[in-house]
Amino acid sequence: MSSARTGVLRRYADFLPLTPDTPRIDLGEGSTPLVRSRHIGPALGVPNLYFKLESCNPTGSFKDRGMVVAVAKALEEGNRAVLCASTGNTSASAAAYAAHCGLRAYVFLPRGRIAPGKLAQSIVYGARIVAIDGNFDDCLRLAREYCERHPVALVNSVNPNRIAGQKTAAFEVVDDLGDAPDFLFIPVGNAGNITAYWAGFQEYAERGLASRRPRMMGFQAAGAAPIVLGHPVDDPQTIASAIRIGNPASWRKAVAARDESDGVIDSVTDAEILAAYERLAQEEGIFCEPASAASLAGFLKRATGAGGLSGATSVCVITGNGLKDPDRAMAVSRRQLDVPASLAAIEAALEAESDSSPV
Ligand code: AN7
Repeated sequence: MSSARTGVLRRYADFLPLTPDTPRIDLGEGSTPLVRSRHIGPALGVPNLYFKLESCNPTGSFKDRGMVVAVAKALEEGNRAVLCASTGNTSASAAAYAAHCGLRAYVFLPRGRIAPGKLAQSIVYGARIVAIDGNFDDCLRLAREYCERHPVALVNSVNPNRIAGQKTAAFEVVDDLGDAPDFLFIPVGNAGNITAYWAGFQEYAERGLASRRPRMMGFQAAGAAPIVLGHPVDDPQTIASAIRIGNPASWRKAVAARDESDGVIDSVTDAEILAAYERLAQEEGIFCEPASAASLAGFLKRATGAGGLSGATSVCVITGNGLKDPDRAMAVSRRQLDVPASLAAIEAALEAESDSSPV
């Protein structure tokens, strides 16, 4: 194996739907860190808790793994443009890979519901932004209809090339741990990622590259939990805007992943998501966006309940970078000492708070 770091298309070529004509594009996606918990897991008596930092991908989310395949195949098939509906991360990724390849990108976004960092990405990568007066589910329906009438490749996760690329994250988890974990905790929105991880774990097991499969533990936000409720949610609500989705495209496949793996799809409240978001940053040094914290919130819910996770190996997927949602970050309560530019004033202010003093 070459020591040079390669993107997903080269690293996992044997597992992807590539032909000799598929352009081997590469923005440095994949090969993301698997970091062992130093505080949260041990504090709960779980020594083997890991975080898969998909936030380290080129556009700051897991979407890049599937997008590199979808855009490469769109190019191979002669398309000049790609289109997606998005809560923000898919659009950022589509815009970046389209720019990399000289394709046009059209992104259908729910107006006013995209975290500012994600919108900034689509703007700067040069996508044609269509801000729709509706929610994500409206955007996806309209994107599908638009692509039926116009020569544009749809690069949402209903495109099987997206799932094919995204499953490589499961391969990496097994490659790094030496086998599949016992539990895989993952946020669920449109349900493409849980579908892809399950496909990846199954494929590795079938090829003899893993001796077992994990239990898939998916978590929706309580105000946007159609799979948990068993029916679509017309007006989904959650601070985790990435997973504010009321009618997931891969619903059936997510349920299959849950049932085939003896897993669960459960919900976590916004309060649980925000508590996990702050703990991950303050106890592990990992800054994720709120939707990503649903995986840790789910882990905490199970680990503190009658879950029995202590002897198991668990992986929480950290799907997106915290910098994407600066508004949420700035809403975290903090102590800030406002002082004049004087060392004496700084010392006096810090010493007035015993726990802030460095000595
Ligand atoms: C950070 O970008 O649906 O269950 O349009 O951005 O595969 O949808 C994003 C989803 C989790 C949920 N974490 O994954 C979009 C979009 C983050 C996300 C999810 C998303 P899926």
